[in-house]
Amino acid sequence: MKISAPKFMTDWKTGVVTGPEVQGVERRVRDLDGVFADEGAFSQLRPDRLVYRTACVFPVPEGTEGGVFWGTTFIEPGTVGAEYFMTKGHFHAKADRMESYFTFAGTGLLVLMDTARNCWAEEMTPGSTHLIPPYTAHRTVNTGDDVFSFGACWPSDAGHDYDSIAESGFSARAMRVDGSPVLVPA
Ligand code: PAN
Ligand code: ZN
Repeated sequence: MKISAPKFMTDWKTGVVTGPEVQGVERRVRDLDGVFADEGAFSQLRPDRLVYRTACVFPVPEGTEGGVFWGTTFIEPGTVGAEYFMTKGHFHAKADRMESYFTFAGTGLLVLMDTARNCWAEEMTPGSTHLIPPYTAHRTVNTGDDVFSFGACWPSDAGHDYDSIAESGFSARAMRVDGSPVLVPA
């Protein structure tokens, strides 16, 4: 029987994923209007400045029941006023679908919010492993001075509901206070 080389490789130090058809999105300042609290500070940033990007493997079409997706998110270091660079965040469109996150490099926070808008956060450091519960919005925040990267594995039928977050946001924000991250009520 044939033994073949792996199709994809994940560099466990950096999170870089290589292989056929690795695809991702880039989120620059111009894509994140309304996400950060300090609009004045936001308007001072270069619109094309990179905030985060992903490198993902989608082995089955989006929406397929029973499949999984795999990918890394890289968040640049930076702040908008006192608020750390972060992802848009979302509930899953099929809100009961869970997800796992695991940190490769840098330091950050996983900010979670349930459907009653209770918000909490877990520290993310290399090796930290996180299981996002069902019905829980999730957003990641780079609280360090270097690129923060983490992997994710999620069901291919989960989908993304960005609209609820665009409309109502999270009930707390990760801010730098005296040099350290604090979760502040929004
Ligand atoms: C992740 C996220 C990724 C980017 O793969 O999609 O970190 O964050 P936003 O999607 O909120 O912009 C995931 O949670 N997938 O379900
Ligand atoms: Zn998700």
